[in-house]
Amino acid sequence: MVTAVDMTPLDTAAIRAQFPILEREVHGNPLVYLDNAATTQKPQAVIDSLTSYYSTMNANIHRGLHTLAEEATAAYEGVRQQVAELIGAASHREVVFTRNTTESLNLLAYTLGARLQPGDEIVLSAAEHHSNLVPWQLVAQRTGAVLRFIELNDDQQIDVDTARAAITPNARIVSVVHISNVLGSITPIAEISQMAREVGASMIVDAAQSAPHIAVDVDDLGVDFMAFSSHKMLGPTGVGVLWGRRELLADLDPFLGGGEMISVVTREESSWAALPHKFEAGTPNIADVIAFGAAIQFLNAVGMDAVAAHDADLTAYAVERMSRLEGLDIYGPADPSERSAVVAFNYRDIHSHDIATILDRSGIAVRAGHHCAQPLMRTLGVPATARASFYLYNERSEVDALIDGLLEAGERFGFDRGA
Ligand code: C6P
Repeated sequence: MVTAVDMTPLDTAAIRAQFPILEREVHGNPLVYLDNAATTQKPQAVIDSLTSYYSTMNANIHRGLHTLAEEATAAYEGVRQQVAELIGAASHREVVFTRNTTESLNLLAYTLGARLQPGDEIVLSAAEHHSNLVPWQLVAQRTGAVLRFIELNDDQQIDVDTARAAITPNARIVSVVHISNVLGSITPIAEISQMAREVGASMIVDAAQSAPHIAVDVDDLGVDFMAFSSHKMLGPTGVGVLWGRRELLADLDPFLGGGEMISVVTREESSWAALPHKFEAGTPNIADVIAFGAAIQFLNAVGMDAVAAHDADLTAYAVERMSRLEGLDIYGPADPSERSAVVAFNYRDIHSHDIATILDRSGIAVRAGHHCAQPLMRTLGVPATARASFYLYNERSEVDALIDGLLEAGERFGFDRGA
């Protein structure tokens, strides 16, 4: 019996009606989109925003004095303010637009990393996505800094004790994932930030999977820098956010040089524009940033707490149903209330690529592979997993379709459906 209580306050039918892609069929079946940790679908409002921008406003920003340029600049800068409010930033000047989470983290690795000395420690975790690992490996190779890792506890979570064991007085940077894209586990960021502060290290959080799913407030988390992507929260691809405390961002050297990020340029040298423009060299992704604003408006209208409650309900339901399938292993915390909207799993000894391919024949989209977290796969002792991930438009009936699809996959590999 399913015990997860349906306390979802969301009218998913009304929400789904705003996502045109959810009407399509795949291989003759209704699309069941359970790959939201990779990227989310876009509501009509976001699609309309893109069309409207190019139809009515297109111009380069910050440069022109004509009406279109002024309108485009105001729309673009308005989204910066929306982002600042979404994450509780003290000022819109603390919000830098990048291409994605990966670029935001590389910006930090390049600028903060340049200050490291041999023997300084960069503390990451065993659950990092490659985008919060590879940039720091490059920094370590360049500077002689040392990587240290917060290990998972027995419940496959990063906890306060495993963090304390990894953060020594030599730590200069602590950069940790908030919600793992494989385990769904939620890292105790506020406690880890406190540890980083005690040893004088900069604290960075990779919020790629948390900003879309739970309310994140940079002050509550106590972090110095945060990175996330628009495309995982209903917005377009090609837009990322780097948030940083104003005085810390002001103290960093630029990442890329060129137009927009300068104040005065002579043949010999340049001085930098004020924040955040110092970090936005060249023409930015204007249309997509503006459409990201429509995505934030959509999420605000639903309410991040309602999104989080819906995700939690669906995840608990999925974990409950999946854990009753014989031969199915779920990774991540045992208690579903301790995970976000991600369920990575292996079923029988069927390769996750086969699972994903068979599910796709029924119109069900899941991801399979190492999820850009190869060291974590090694820690878990598996080459790959399948992964279902949910968002505000998903429904319990889609979890039921997943279960049916898995049983069918089992049958194809010779397992008894009733087993
Ligand atoms: N994870 C997934 O399917 P970008 O690609 O730069 O927007 O986001 C990178 C990233 C960083 N951190 C975490 C925790 C992430 O999950 C991701 C993206 C996708 O799991 C694509 S690999």
